[in-house]
Amino acid sequence: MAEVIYSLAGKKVYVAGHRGMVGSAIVRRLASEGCEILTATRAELDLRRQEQVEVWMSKNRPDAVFLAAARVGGILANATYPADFLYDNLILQANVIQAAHRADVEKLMFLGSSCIYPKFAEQPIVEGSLLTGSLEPTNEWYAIAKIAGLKLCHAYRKQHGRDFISAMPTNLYGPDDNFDLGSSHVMPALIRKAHEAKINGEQEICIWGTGTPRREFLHVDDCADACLHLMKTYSADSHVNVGSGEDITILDLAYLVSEVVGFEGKIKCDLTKPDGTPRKLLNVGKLCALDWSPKIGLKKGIADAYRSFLDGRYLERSNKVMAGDLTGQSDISFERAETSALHATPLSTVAHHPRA
Ligand code: GFB
Repeated sequence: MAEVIYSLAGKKVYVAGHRGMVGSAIVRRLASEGCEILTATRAELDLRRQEQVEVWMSKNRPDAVFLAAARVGGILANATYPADFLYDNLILQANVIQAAHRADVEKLMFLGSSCIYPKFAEQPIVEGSLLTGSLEPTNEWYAIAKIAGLKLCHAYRKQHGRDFISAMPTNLYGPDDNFDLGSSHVMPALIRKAHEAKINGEQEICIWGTGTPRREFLHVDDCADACLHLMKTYSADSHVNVGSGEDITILDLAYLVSEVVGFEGKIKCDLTKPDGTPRKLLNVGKLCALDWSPKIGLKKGIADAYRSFLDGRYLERSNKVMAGDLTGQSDISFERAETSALHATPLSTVAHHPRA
């Protein structure tokens, strides 16, 4: 077993972004660590305001920080709101990291994303691939902010000896995800589309792009577990990949989601929508060497995500409210998805995939 070099027991632990999918999973996971969990809603603390962050941090004095607050979204949201994805993420992470330094926080974990790597990075992607090639254009704004965040942690380590580390999770899914079809990631979109089609007796669902890109998926509870594991056992300059080590084509994912949800119709591809990067499978050797591996398989994880969707444990974040909203921080702009509000995307170019 990897040696525990930092114990969370008895510590004050601040989770920035506790209302988002990742932050709320970290809060759930921290419950068994014997620590005091600190959170703040956006009404109490807007992370984009430097003075508010400094005042809050010096008043509450956390020992450890998980920086899971971010503006996040799927491929279309990233491509549509480049300024929001770049500015909001840059400013909030800089505020939290700098205030954590000033408040003498013992340990901080910054959470990034697998989109930090070059579009055509060698697969599976090792941590050292960072900045060796051009980024995928649909999410370069978000990627550049996340690269700046991990470099900021490295810089505070180098210049001030701070124990600030970075984890780069792959595509995540699970309870408390965003199921708005305009701004969500692929997993919640497919679950919702398959569910809606099933209950409405529709014969087909439509997925974006060609269905050929491959993606790696990790259940958010596994991600939270990995983050705590790294917090306790890892302290070094390099960021660490967090993934399942397996990927799947989007088309196969659509079939798998359909099977779990019980939708038996056809899958249609909307070729007017972008594919994004062809593949981004993480090399998780570093994390494995620290004796961590995921526990939730993809099919079981999808079933869990579908169950929480049916139980109403999800958020819907429309494009309209995105400009003023931050995932994990908002207490005003999320609302339950109304199934009747689903509208099919008009298609100009489609490809049909008959069920095998
Ligand atoms: O999850 P996703 O939006 O983001 O899309 P990325 C993954 C793939 O699924 C793309 C396809 O090839 C999409 O075209 N896809 C098929 C769909 N149907 C759908 C659908 O109904 N909705 C969505 N959203 N996609 C994101 C980055 O990239 O990955 C973020 O934009 C972040 O910055 C995140 O890094 C982890 O995997 O392409």
